[in-house]
Amino acid sequence: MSDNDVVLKPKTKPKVDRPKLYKIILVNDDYTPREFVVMVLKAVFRMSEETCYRVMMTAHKLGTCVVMVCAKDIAETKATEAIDLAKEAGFPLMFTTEPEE
Ligand code: TYC
Repeated sequence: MSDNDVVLKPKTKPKVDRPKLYKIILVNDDYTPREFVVMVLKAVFRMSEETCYRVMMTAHKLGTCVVMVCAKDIAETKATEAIDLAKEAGFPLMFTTEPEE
């Protein structure tokens, strides 16, 4: 490249931004039985018994646990599905969703 060459810098950001990912968070409570939490995690998130137990115990001990990270619509659908299963059974089990940093 000679001294007279012009280097053009792109002025705009690339147009395709990656869609934001969302965390699905399991929230501890004092009333939902541990076995029920594990059953809901297995049914909705299709994880192994061992993983579900570990996630449940993490929320039980620390207050919350991230269950999975995924697209916003999937996060909201799964959280609603899990909350509805708990409501039907009369338990206050709660899941929340929030954007990943
Ligand atoms: N803390 C509940 C109990 O002792 C069990 C539990 C764990 C509930 C995790 C909710 O997200 C939860 N029965």
